[in-house]
Parts: sequence; C-alpha cells; structure tokens
Amino acid sequence: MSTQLTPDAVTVLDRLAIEVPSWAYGNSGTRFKVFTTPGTPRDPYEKIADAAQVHAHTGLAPEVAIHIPWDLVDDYDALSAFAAEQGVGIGTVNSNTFQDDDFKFGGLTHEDAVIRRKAVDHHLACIDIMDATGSRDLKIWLADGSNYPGQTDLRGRQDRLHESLQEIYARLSGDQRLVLEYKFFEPAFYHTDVPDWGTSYAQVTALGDRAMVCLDTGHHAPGTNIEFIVMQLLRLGRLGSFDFNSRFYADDDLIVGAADPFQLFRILFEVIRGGGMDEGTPVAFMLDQCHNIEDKVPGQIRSVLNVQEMTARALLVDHEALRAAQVAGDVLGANAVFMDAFQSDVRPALAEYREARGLPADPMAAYAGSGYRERIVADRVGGTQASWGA
Ligand code: AOS
Ligand code: ZN
Ligand code: ZN
Repeated sequence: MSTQLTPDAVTVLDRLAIEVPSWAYGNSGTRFKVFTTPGTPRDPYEKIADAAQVHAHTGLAPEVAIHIPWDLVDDYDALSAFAAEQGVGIGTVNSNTFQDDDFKFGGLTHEDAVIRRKAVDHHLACIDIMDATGSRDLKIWLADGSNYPGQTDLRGRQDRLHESLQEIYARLSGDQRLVLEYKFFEPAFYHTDVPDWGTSYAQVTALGDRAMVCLDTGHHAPGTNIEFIVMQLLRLGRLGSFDFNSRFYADDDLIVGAADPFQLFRILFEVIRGGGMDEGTPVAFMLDQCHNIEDKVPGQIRSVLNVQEMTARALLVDHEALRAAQVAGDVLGANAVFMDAFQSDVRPALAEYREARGLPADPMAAYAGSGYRERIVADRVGGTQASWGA
C-alpha cells in the first residue's frame, strides 16, 4: 500500500533531525580486525566534511556529534567555523574515560580521589569545548564496572558517581545538558555502574532538570521491551536523547532499522505518543554506529533515511481508531490499526517530499553519482581509526 503523508506528518518530518557521530566516518572494526576503507578521514575536519555529505543529500543531519579525545583539535572556534562552512553544526560532545590506563578500575566511580579528579576534569574540559562549539549536550557513557563478584563495593561506587556527576553538572551553563547513557555490560561483564534506565534515571534526577537519560538502542538484554522504556522516560520527563543503532546480538552498532525495522517503528510510535517529536522537544536523536565493512557515508545516509521512513510510518497510525479499538477491548482491531501503519509503503511519498524541498528523491543514488567518494579516495591517504569498535 503506497500512502500519502498528512499535513501534520509533514510538519513533524520537517522537524526531524538526527545527529551523526564523527566516529562513524573513521575506520572501525572488532577486536579481530579493523578493515581500512579507502578515503577514510584523517582528522576531525575530514570527518565533518563527510558528515556534511549526509546532510547535503538528506536534509536530515544538521549536526555532528564529536568525541573527546578522538576529535581533539587546537581550536574549536575554527572547527565550528569549518563545520558551518560545510553546512552543519557541532552537536553533542561525548566524553571518554575508557581508554586511559588510569581508568582500568573506573573513572567517575574510582576508589582513588586522584583518579576521580582526573575523570571529572576530563568532563570539565569537555564542557569548555561545548562552550566554544555552542553544543547543548554533554553525553556521558561510562565503562566503569567490575568483572567478578566481590571485586568492588557496588554501593560505594554509586555514591562516588553521584558526587562526580554533581561536580560536572554544576559546571554546565545556559541551556547545556548532561545526558547519562546506560549499558548493562561491556567492557565490564559482572556489573556496570550505570546498567539500566532506572539507575540512569536515579542519578540524573538527583542532579537537576538539565540532566537526562540517554537511551542507546543496543544496550539492552535480548527481548527487552525498549519502547516501554521510551514511554516511561517520556512520561517521567527524562528522555534526553537516543543513540540509535541496531543489533542482532549485543551492542552490534549496526545500521539503525536494519536488524529490526518493526522495533524502530514501535520505538518511534512511543516517541510520538509521548510528545517526543513535538515542537521544542527535549528528545535528541543521534546515531551511534560503526561501519566496519560497508562504506561509511552511504551507511550513514541509509541510517538517517531509515529513521525518517519509520517516523513517517509511525505518523500514519490512526490514533482515534486505535483508541476506539483499545477502549472497546478489540484486541485484533487495535493490532490491525497499528500494523496497517507499519506495513504502509511511504517511500514514494518521501521521495516527493524530498524533491519538494530541493533534495534528491533518492539520496543514496545521488551520493553514489556525486563523485564525492572518488574524490576522497584520491585525496586522502592513511585514515585514522575511529573507535574501539564498540
Ligand atoms: C558504548 O557502548 C556507548 O554506546 C557509547 O555511547 C559510545 O559508543 C561511545 O562513547 C562513543 O562515544
Ligand atoms: Zn551509545
Ligand atoms: Zn554502545
């Protein structure tokens, strides 16, 4: 069934913005092998130039998230100016307390005040960068945790985490926010210090209004009802951001909407239901992905298009009919209303929507025909590794 977009749906789609992560453009892989891709960026400037291609072809990705220290440069005013020239802005600043030997037993939760100081200072330095780039969000994902029962004092670590976060939070100004991401395993495997949305929620509510939860779609145990968590966090007013990606097994960081498009649809339905796409929404969309074997720029284009397509489908749900069926106890009727929207083909309508905005109807084909890939392959030699592959 090919479907038209309603005027209300168009209004929401016009607002849709998905931040792309700078690390998606670098080489990445697993602990077994990092394959290099010809044309890989050699510095943060080239990552931003690649990210700008995604926005130029889709109109969906006006901001690029950066990661410190992977995107360390001398002059963030210059990096911001370069981004603006490319037609994008610098978005979320992601901290990193997982690659320094000092953080082997944790950072913000560490027993040793000297190490905790170092971890807090890193976050304060990230906020200095946010001041220069005009970024709103500081995103904190912690590798802190333990591998063996009895290895560490679980309770003490929560208390120290709170103290560390408090100091970081106190340094924010204006509309800046702290978003705390949770993950139940890896690199620590027995426990992590922010394993679930409840812990993140408890920690951020203890800080203040500008502290929110970040939900990475790959950070849940198999079978978890992620859309329920989305609903609950929206209901509680603490859903700050998404790290979108998809997984078959565990934090695979594959292209969002590739493994389970229906799950993405269900999540986006709850976002819409909970007001997360309303004007002035506090919910930020971001990708957190790595492209280990596919080309990175088209991998990112595919990803933002998948989010757009599932948003368009979720916007088709007939809420009145759905409510009527729910209230009447019409189980199959309610499910049919929901599935009708999911099974609608919005691709032709979205192609028209793009053309009406001066964008290519088929962004994947437009990028492939643009000559950009050939140019970067010829110009760039020796790309940097983007991440640890997580
Ligand atoms: C790690 O598993 C998390 O998903 C992080 O959000 C992220 O991948 C990393 O911090 C890159 O910034
Ligand atoms: Zn993440
Ligand atoms: Zn992750």
